[in-house]
Amino acid sequence: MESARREEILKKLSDAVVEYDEDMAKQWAQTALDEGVDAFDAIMNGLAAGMEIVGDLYDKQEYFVPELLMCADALYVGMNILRPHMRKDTQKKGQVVIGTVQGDVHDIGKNIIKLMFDVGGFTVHDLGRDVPLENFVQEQLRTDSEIVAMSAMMTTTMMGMKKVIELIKAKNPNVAIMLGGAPVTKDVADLFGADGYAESAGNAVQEAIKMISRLREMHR
Ligand code: B12
Repeated sequence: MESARREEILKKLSDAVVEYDEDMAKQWAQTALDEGVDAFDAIMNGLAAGMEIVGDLYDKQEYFVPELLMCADALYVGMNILRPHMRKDTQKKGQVVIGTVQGDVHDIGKNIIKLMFDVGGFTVHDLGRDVPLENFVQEQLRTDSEIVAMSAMMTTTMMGMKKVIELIKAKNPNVAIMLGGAPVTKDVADLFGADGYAESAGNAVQEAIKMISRLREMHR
């Protein structure tokens, strides 16, 4: 595909999120598919890029919570159209429990990471958002998942992750725990005792696979 056209389609997807225009998101997600733009490219560099601009508008107090919610709706409309068209790895890699921690309702990033695990060949147990900390522990035990992935978007809610890590590691040190979300850095993840961290969706699954093999090495 011609790169100028790709850029144009990505820009329209981004604009649709910024302008919280669901019809536009729907139309341009379909155009992306019809014209052969890679679905993940369209999600990350179109829709999610738009959400970044929305974040700046919020910082500048041009947008407030109601706008953010409508932008998120537009993003989800586009994402739901694109999602089924992502190439899926059929080789089964393992199971992951995922959720956004207690007190935190931001779930866009979490849902993109979920999508990456899903197309990456993992069975995903999604607890949703604002998840009571104890539920991560219970769901891991119930499903015997090798990975628990947590998202937090606020410096306050981020602290809950440390608690979950302690609870899980006390019961089962073999579980690999991965953290992410805007306020979370590699240093925070290390400090909290997590096994893995990824800044964005691009390398999350690769990092998860590395994390599992590191843990297996350690316990051998
Ligand atoms: C959209 C949004 C909302 C929406 C959320 C809608 C939804 N369904 O998610 C709504 C309107 C609900 C909202 C509410 C609030 N929000 Co808000 N919100 C945002 C905003 C603008 C964008 C977040 C987003 O979706 N980004 C796009 C996605 C794709 O990026 P991402 O989430 O970072 O995810 C990527 C990576 O972080 C990573 N990742 C994420 N999770 C995980 C997990 C794992 C395991 C891994 C490996 C990777 C990973 O991969 C993702 C994909 O690449 C941010 C601003 C910002 N710059 O982040 C503020 C922001 C997060 N919100 C903020 C605040 C303060 C609030 C409110 C308190 C506002 C209020 N006064 O009511 C409430 C809190 C509600 C609550 N209790 O949770 C602050 C947090 C400040 C802080 N550091 O603590 C921010 C940073 C804005 C700001 N600059 O002040 N918000």
